[in-house]
Amino acid sequence: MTWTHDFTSSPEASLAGSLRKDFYWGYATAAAQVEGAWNADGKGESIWDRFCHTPGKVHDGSTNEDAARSYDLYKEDVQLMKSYGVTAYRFSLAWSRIIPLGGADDPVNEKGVQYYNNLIDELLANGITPFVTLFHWDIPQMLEERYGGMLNQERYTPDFLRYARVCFERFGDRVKHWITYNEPGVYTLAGYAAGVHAPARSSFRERNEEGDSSTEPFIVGHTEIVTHARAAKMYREEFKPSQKGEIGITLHGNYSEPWDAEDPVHVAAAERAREFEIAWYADPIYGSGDYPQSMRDQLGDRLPTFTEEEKELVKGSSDFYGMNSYTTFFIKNLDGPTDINDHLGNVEKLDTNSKGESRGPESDTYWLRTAPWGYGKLLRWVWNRYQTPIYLTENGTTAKGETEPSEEILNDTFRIDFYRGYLSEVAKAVQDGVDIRSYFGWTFTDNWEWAAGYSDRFGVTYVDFDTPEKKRYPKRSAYFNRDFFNHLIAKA
Ligand code: PNW
Repeated sequence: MTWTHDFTSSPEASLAGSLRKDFYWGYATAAAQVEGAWNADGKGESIWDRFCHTPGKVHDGSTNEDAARSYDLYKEDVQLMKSYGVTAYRFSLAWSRIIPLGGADDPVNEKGVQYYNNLIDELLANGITPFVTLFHWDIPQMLEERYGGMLNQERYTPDFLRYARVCFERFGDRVKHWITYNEPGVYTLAGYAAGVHAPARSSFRERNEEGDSSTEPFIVGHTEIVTHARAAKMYREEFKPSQKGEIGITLHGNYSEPWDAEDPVHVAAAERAREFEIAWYADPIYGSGDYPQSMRDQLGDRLPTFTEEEKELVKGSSDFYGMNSYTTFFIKNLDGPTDINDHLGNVEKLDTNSKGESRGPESDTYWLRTAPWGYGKLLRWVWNRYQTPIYLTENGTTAKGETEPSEEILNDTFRIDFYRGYLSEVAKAVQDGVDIRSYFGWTFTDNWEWAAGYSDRFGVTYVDFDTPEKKRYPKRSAYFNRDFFNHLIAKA
């Protein structure tokens, strides 16, 4: 099946050539979601391996033992990506594949290093630029057991820095775009506040045996910010002079729109929600150099404080603003006392506003609705507040009814409409002066969507998970994006 798209007499005609000619575009993935080979060739156990082998944790009862088998099929995958016209690929390294036990004094697994060398070489040989994430949620299980992982900043720091050093040493001659952490905020909130992701800690005893949702997310977040900054400092001092790459962090953040834009109470609530979700991480790194006042006001001492040394280190520690965003919510102020476990800023997140308008059409994922209108606002909010070049590192959607790779289902018009809307917002924001330098769709193939298992299909490629071959079938959106980027990116 070949699908092509022409934009010359479309509503998007005026967006032609709006993106810089060296704009990077492609797809993003995460090791634990695509590689499979969960214990092959010396790989150690990660907290997600432990989580998915614990009954009751993953909605469809699945594990990521095989996932999309990209560990075995990487050559085929690179060819498929090439046929989609991408210029870059964002993937993450599995720490426990490289250092199976994780610690600063634990041995390096040469077979794991070899796999990533092969992948990087294959990408470069096919003209695809690698963007590499060090940490996409899969901390080695052993570090969790030894000292509680990121809850113990003192013990965790040398382990993370050694892991980062090994990666810079082994891959930095060819990798020029490094991301330390993927979405520290989702890692803390899902793993330590809600307890629905690994390492499965929260205050809710019906769900988790241990944890404290009112304190641990903020401790873990602090560890991530400070160790991101230490890794960036190490890279800049010891590797950048010869390797000449860049390093940054990727933050999540959906847009928060006031439930009633006419009412200052809800307008303030929406700004507070943006601060709790985004500025929590972004203000220390790109902005004021400290946590937002709204968070300090609500959380008091439960929010850690940066030492002077840490503040210096953290501010300016990211060369770019890595941004993952999927959707928009309406935000309503909550009256009355704040719940001790609140991490949203004492607000309610709603699907409709005070006029009864919907935030957008439903996907196949409960929190995600198509809302390009909010994406455009978010791009400007981030740019105005932080004035840092933006790398869009994830954006995409699931679609209802993707149950088999039939011709009809592979013609995924719902996902095409999503990309058409969101990418148009990217182009318009650039036309308005926002500095955006990359876009990575989430995601290349259907994969193992964490606690949702194989039920949520985000890929522009359908994967038949029922067969051992994990056969891939391109969806039409893959070709739509190829043609749309060809239209949007300047030629000269
Ligand atoms: C991201 N939210 O997580 C992750 O980086 C990916 O690994 C994941 O597969 C993808 O988005 C799709 O879920 C998020 O609730 C999880 O807003 C939840 C949210 C955002 C991002």
